[in-house]
Amino acid sequence: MTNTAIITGITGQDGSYLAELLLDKGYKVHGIVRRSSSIERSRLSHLYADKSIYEQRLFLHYADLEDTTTIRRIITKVEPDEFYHLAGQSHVGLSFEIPESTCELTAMCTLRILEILRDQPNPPKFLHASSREIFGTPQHSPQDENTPIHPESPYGCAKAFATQMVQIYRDTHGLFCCNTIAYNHESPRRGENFVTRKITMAAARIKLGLQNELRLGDIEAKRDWGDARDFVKAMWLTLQQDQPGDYVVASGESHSVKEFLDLAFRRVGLDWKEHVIHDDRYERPHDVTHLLGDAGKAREVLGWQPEHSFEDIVKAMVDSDMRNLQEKHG
Ligand code: G4F
Repeated sequence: MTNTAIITGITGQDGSYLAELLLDKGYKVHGIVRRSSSIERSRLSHLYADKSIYEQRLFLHYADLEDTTTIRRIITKVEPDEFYHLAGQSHVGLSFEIPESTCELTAMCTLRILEILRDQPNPPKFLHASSREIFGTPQHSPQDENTPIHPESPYGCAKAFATQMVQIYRDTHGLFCCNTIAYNHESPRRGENFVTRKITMAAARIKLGLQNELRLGDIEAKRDWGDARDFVKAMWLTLQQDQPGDYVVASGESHSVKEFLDLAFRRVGLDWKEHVIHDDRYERPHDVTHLLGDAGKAREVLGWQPEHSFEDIVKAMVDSDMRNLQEKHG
């Protein structure tokens, strides 16, 4: 029997990799996309151009996340077995500038989808892409599923609301709904306003003479960086279990922005110290400085194993940006 899944945020980094994974596994995949999303130029363009896939096994539906009547209609029509909710405003720094729309999209829209699912005769298994930002500044390291929730950014607060609503709908309404509490995860498809992609793009552009400097905020900050392709596998595995649950997904290694800079610039034969300029505009009103996740439960229960190392990720991102820029600029 063919499984059917709905993905919100299918045009994003994680959504596009998850769509590929599910299509490989023989699923029919329905993506919900914003009216303003450019499908043509998106990370899905290779799938969109493949006539054996697009509108055969991959279907796109227009609906803004706030448009509950349309989302309800899509769910009722598609009758999915699995629902992956990845959409939302995902930039932590930006959430200090636009807290209201961040909470609307990330918190309230998750609640509205849960309400729709609760009304379905056969509700699908539901996965919410939560974030380690719900922990704020951790009191202990590494953090796991039992770490107290104490967000320190509007984004973290919105994610904490959504994460706890998922738990409430699981415990009180019996829905099979789960949280992936994800640490940072990167890839060549990462958005250009996140620090990793900003760095790899800049390293490639400086190497090719298209840019001279790179302006950054706090480069001492440390993150637990994994690979997005590994992370979407964990999401899928979470919904293949007999019991719903929440899982921290992390690489278990912590590296500073400086270390990322060092590897990325060395990959193209440059010294980052000659090009990076500190810029206060990229400092945040509050930033968590040191992150480390413990994915022990995901490893044990889901059998999840990350396949890409920190070094692999940096190299893949730099090489991809170099290739793309060389093709574009000759
Ligand atoms: O790449 P970032 O913007 O990622 P951040 O804030 O850690 O959030 C990402 O991971 C979270 C999970 O841990 C997700 F919930 C969230 O959706 C997102 O995917 O920043 C990483 C670090 C920060 O400490 C930031 O202050 O890099 C520092 N940084 C220094 N200069 C910068 C810059 N970040 C950005 N985006 N741009 C800079 O110029």
